[in-house]
Amino acid sequence: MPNSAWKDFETLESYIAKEQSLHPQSRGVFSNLLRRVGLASKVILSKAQQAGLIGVLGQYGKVNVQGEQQMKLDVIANEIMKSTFMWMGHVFGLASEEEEEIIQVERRQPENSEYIILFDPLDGSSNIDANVSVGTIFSIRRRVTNGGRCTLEDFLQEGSKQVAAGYVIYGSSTMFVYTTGNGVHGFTLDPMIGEYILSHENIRIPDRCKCFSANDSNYQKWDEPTREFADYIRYGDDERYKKTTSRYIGSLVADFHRNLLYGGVFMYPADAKTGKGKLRLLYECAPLAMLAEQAGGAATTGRERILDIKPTHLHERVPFIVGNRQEIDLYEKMVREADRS
Ligand code: P6P
Repeated sequence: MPNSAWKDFETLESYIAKEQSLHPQSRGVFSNLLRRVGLASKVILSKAQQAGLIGVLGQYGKVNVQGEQQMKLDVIANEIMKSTFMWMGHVFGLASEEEEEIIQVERRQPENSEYIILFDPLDGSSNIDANVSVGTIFSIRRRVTNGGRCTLEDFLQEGSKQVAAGYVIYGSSTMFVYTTGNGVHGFTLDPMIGEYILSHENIRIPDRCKCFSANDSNYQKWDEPTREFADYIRYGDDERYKKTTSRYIGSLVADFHRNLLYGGVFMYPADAKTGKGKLRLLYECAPLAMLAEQAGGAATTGRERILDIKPTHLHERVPFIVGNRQEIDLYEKMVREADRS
């Protein structure tokens, strides 16, 4: 960060407070939730950074609800995220990629608790033993039921109902990136003072397709329009893609973050046989789709805007294509033409 940036540096705390002041009726509950995510991320970071030293690398020895081998850090990050919110009176319930069922937050005054929080505590953790960037993804929504305990109905809402979404990327530096619907803002952690400092205000996806990001080993499993789209970008003669390069880290937050800053398209499309994608709608695709749209981009299944999808179950997977609006429009056009033919 250039030294000149220090003359009027803004922390995550002060930025959230400033956003809150735009809503005079706000009680600060929502701001506090965002701050708590920031705190949880610092605790997760401290564990991830020591991983090789305190013996928390490697597999935990159990398979999670996703059918994936849990890494020790998955379990640790999940416990950190849960404990961060379990005592907060205004949190009604939680959902985690690592937990099969929704999590009740026992509190004294159910009537005061209005928010539900969904998260992937440590996305990309299968890469962590190789020191690849990983991330925490979160989504905040309002409850929709009035009972004393949260129900699935509170969670199975369209992504357009999110009141906030964001991620923390634990990479060469640690960044907290979030939106509350008023643009996308990035904060870089200064480890010397333990504060997130505003470093990327109002992020907009550059209007260029700098990177094409997909797991090419799945090419034969993609349907025809998806293969056509990939070939058009990578091998076509359209001037827009002359300088497009392939980049695939295999860690969703890292691939998304790069494209958010550089421009490009990431896709994890459906497997043509199962028709299913790999990535989870509620706590991976929907929060990243909100960020993409707030930064001037878009996110689709190919046939439906990600934020319009009404989930049918907690760990629902969807095809996920996200990035520059122009590339998303092109993909949807190719899918429509294939469906018509
Ligand atoms: P594949 C990591 O396991 C993850 O859930 C995402 O972070 C990433 O985008 C995707 O899976 C990678 O999947 O099949 O390419 O290894």
